Parts: sequence; structure tokens; C-alpha cells
Amino acid sequence: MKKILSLIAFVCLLQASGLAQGYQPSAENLENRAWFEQARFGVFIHWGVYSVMGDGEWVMNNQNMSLSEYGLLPKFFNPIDFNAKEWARLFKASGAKYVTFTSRHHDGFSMWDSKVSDYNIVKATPFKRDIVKELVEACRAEGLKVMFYYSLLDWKRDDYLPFGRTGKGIAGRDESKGDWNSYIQFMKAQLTELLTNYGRIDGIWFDGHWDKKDENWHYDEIYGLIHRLQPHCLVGNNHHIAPIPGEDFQMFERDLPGQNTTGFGTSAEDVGQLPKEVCGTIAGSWGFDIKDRKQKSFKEVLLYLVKAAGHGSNLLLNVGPMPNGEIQDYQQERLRQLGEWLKIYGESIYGTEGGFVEPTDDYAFTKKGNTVYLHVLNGAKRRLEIPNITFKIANITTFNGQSKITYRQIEGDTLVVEIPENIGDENDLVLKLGLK
Ligand code: H79
Repeated sequence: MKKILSLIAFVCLLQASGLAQGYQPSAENLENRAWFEQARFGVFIHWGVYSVMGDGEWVMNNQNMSLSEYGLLPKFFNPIDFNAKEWARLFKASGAKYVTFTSRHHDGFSMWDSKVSDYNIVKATPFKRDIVKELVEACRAEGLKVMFYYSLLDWKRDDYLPFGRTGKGIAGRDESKGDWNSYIQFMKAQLTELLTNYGRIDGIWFDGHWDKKDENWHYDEIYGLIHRLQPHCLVGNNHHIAPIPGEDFQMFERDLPGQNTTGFGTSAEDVGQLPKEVCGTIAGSWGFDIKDRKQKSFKEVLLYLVKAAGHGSNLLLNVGPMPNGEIQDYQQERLRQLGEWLKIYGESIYGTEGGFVEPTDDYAFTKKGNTVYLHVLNGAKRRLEIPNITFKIANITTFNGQSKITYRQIEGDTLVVEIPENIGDENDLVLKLGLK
């Protein structure tokens, strides 16, 4: 009887807190989250008509281009060197497990044969090919899962108006034509196309919420639609706030989870319990920038991946293909270098847990089963003192297990590791800790 009473009390409590009415992910969805969490590495692609300008994907806003000016770009978007199979082979070689493609960015241009907007790759460009379709098929053939980036914000449509925080300098729209309901219906129609015409899609990656952060985005309807069409499909929203019911993963833009270094990122208290994904760029910007002077080294992108894993997060690493359809050589090279590294050290990244020791510039920890991997990220430091190590260590060896490494656990929970001079790796020295 007592048990029944406490059960009733528990259910009442759940209802009072609103949890009982909350989102219940389906079994397929939970299974896909588990896949996502162990995948650890995906490739992000920012490609659209903005690439023609060679000034990033925000060029329309940043250069205050009018609708008629920007509207010329589709006429020049003719990527004769685009080869989806080559891209997919490159992504596969990078060790990535999935690919997230900008199906439609803030400029409102659709990279597929949309029936509800003529402002799309097939109808508005000389190229006339459905890039989404080619990419999905090529990635699938390589065993890569596909997700779609989809912008909530739109700098072109009248029904999106009144203006949000961005796009105010873009001339050519009539604020009297704003029709929020029509805009929401439009997005639902487009998402229905994306989730009906291209087979299995593993995620939708929303962005732009912050443009109208107090607006009613009808997420219940939109997320409900996605999960109805494809129950396993993972919903994420780059809104920079705590997860909303109906979402299946949480992303962090150019930041490790909870480190709000950009000032508009997600604060530490808004980091939730969903699978995590950090996204970042190989270049300085997301979309192709012809004056890119912030190209990252191999070590920089590798540390992104390792630190993300150390936080228990995936890395979604961006390429910004050129308007001819090619990916710049150095971006290709970074992906291939990661792939080579992962061939050797993949067991310390894929399928690991993280988040039990906060990564620093000197080290990151990942764990699989009874093995903890210590990634030594600063080759110059031969002696590491790592606080808050509560697990009991049986031994520390090099990654190949051939050399023993000297260590001590002092003052209860500080681990001291001494790395001999003859052992090293300027990028990431991966050590193995056997647990007691
Ligand atoms: O697609 C890439 C970028 O184009 C997009 N997200 C990645 C994945 C992105 N858009 N904006 N941002 C990233 C950050 C921009 C934030 C700002 Fe603002 C826009 C700063 C000022 C204007 C947010 C909105 C803060 C104030 C208004």
C-alpha cells in the first residue's frame, strides 16, 4: 500500500513539473542517439550561392546587399567541378561517421529541388542539379549518415517579417507582408520534402532562433512533424539556450560545452544531458572566404576533436567548398590527416566517454571500458600534475603498451605523470591507463 501511495505521489509530482506531458523519444530515436554519441566525428558543409562572393555565408547581411543584388548570385552558381562521390570519399577517409549539409542557410536559398520555393538550386541556377540528392546518395554509398542544417531565419521572404535582429540592411522586402503563420507552414512543407524525398535522414540541425528569440517558433509542431516522418531523426537547435522538449542533441558553436568564449554561446548552466556536439571550422569562416587568413593547422583541428571527446562531445568540423565545387586543398589535407590519425588512435575517440575530467590545454581524458586514455596535448611539458583524479590506476603505458610510464597519486586525488624524454608526440601523446 505504502509503495502504491508513493508511486501516486511520484506521478503527481511528475505531472506538476510538466515532465509527464513532455517529449518521450521513441525507441528508434534513443537508438540513434546512442549511435550519435559513439560516432564522435562528423563533417559540416557550408555551401550555397554565397560561396560565389568568397566572403563567408553572412555576406548578404554583412555587405547589406539588396534582394535584387543578391538575387544575381544563383545565375553564377554553376559548380562544374562538383563531384558528390569524391566529397563522400574524402569525408569517409577523414574518419567522420556523418555529414551535415546546409540545405538552406539564412539567405533562404534551397540546395534541393523544392516544390514550395523556386529560389532553389534546380530552378534558379544554370547547374540545375539537386545537390542534396547527389550528396545524400554519395554519402550513403560510403556508409556515412546524413543530417541537414536548416535555417529558421530567412533574409529573403516577406512572410518572415517583421525583421529580427539581423538582416535589417537588406533592402527589397515589404514589412506589411509579414505573415508568421505562412512562414511556419512554409518551413514545415520544406522539412516534409527533405524528410520524404531523400530516404533516411539522421538529423535536422536548426539555426537562427536567436534572430527572433521571443517569437513563437511552433517547435512543438515542427519537432513533432520531424519525429512523425522519421522517428529516429535527431533534432538539434543552435539556439544557445538550454534544450527544449523535442530535441535530441545539443550543439555548441565554436566552443567546448559550457565555455561561452564567443559571448553569444551557451552558458554553463544551460548545458543539458542530451548527446553533445561541438562545431567548428577548418578555415576562419563557415562559408568559403577567398581571403581566409585563419587557416587551422592539423594540430589545431586535432585538438578540437580530442578536447570535444574529452568533454563527452562529438566534433562537427566544417569545410566551406568553393563555388566551382572543389574543397580547398588545405581543407582536404586536414580531413585526410585526421583520418590517418584516427586509423591509429581511433579507439581513444570513437565510442568513448568523456566529461569526467575537465580537459585543459595540457591534457584531455577519454574512457572505454576499463581503459582510460590520457591525451597529452602539450609536448613541452614532461611532468603533468592533474587534480581531481578519483579513479584508481593500476598502470600507465604508452599507447602501444610497450613502455611503462612512471606516475604517482598524491594528496588523495592528484595524479602526477612523468613522461620520459624519449617518448613524445608533438600533437597528442596518447597514453593508456589501466584501471584497478
Ligand atoms: O552557419 C554558421 C553561421 O553562419 C551561423 N551558425 C554557424 C553554424 C551563425 N550565425 N550567427 N552566428 C553563427 C553567430 C552570430 C551571432 C550574432 Fe547576433 C548575430 C551576433 C550579432 C549578430 C545573436 C544575434 C547575437 C545578437 C544577434
